[in-house]
Amino acid sequence: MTRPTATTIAWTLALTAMMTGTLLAQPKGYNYDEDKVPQYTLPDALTCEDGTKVTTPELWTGKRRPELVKLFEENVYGVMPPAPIGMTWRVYEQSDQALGGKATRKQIAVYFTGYDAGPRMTILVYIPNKRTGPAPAFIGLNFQGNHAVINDPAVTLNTGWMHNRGDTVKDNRATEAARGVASSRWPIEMIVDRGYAIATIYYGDIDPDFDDGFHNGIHAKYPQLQGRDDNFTSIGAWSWGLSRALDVFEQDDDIDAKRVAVIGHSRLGKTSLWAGASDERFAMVVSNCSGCGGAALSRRAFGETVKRINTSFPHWFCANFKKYNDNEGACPVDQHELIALIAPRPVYVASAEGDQWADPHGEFLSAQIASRVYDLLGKQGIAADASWPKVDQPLVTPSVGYHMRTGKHDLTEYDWKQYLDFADKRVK
Ligand code: GTR
Repeated sequence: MTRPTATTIAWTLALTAMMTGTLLAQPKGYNYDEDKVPQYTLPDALTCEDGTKVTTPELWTGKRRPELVKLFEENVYGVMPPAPIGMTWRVYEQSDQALGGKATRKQIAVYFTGYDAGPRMTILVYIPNKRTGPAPAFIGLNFQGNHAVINDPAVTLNTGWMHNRGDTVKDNRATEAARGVASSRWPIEMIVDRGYAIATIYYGDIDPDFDDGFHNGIHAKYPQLQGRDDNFTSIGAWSWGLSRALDVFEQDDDIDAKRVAVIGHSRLGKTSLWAGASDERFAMVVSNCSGCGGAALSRRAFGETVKRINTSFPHWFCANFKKYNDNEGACPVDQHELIALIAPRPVYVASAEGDQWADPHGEFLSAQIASRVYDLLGKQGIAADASWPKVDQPLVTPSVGYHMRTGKHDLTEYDWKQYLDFADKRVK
């Protein structure tokens, strides 16, 4: 793996400090005033590039949907390689005594190219022991290593480059002290008690989150997908990794691969949306505080803008996306169409009141406008005349859920409770 330069590390640390909430929850110089949102016209999810109006589910599935996937690849997230032919995996640790005997823990090493020395990711999964068949599951990437989601000494301590969140992790390498530091975002026992398996992967296993010109992580294996305007990106790589986990689950008798909900927070919420949009095997999608480049409408330029995100994180999106810096209206898609790509599968979008940087209102509008596609497909989403729900009052329809929680940019137990309730009737 290429080591980051001192400048990239300094940048990562500064940006991380911003993200952790306290220092710069609302960077200055950006718009947080609804009255100052520019006038904009959104592209219509139900009108094809050639002007054809999408009036039937067949037209959506056969024509507009594939066209939109391609537009998102070309303009936003870049292309992804197909599933690698030689991929192998091995359950290298398993115990049915996890969580005091409630769960079976498995740690699965996935070798993307079939070689132990090649790029690999480790899936950590807890499966409820109380179940009658293969369990429905949630899967989400984590920011700080599998060892950080739970204080469980059996979980392998990740030795790779660590995203530094200002905690106990020094020199960007995890130590024993990092066990469980992210557990507030991963209420594993609660999820298992509710009858779901919960799977997670450290996102840095798939692609370390810094701009190294796409030489490390899985990108190293696909140089031919770089140097082009729709290049294979980091969000593309993380989403691709989630799909590879689904490939593994399809062969695992303990998990029902047809009932897997993909969840992600922040940049990993952008990732869960793109994973769910590009891989229709995901049964449900949850976007938690995903903001710009996630659920929020880019054209509103409220809080974080396309230019800002492309400048801070050039590796997240493809080269073409840079064309829309200060020029969002020129992009042939906007983010409501990303949510529409999840239809007819259930989707839940959540915001936090204190996370204005992510444009909560824009996240709601996206889910609401995408609901037109759900209607076309015979599913019920958020009504066109529904108003933006008040704080802590989830608006849940049969296929689209939304809430804005009190508090800051985070993934909390409150959020998880809403997702579990939503999944109960739709996935479980
Ligand atoms: C911020 C970025 C957001 C969000 C967040 C995160 O700095 O501006 O778009 O993705 O990082 O992932 O924590």
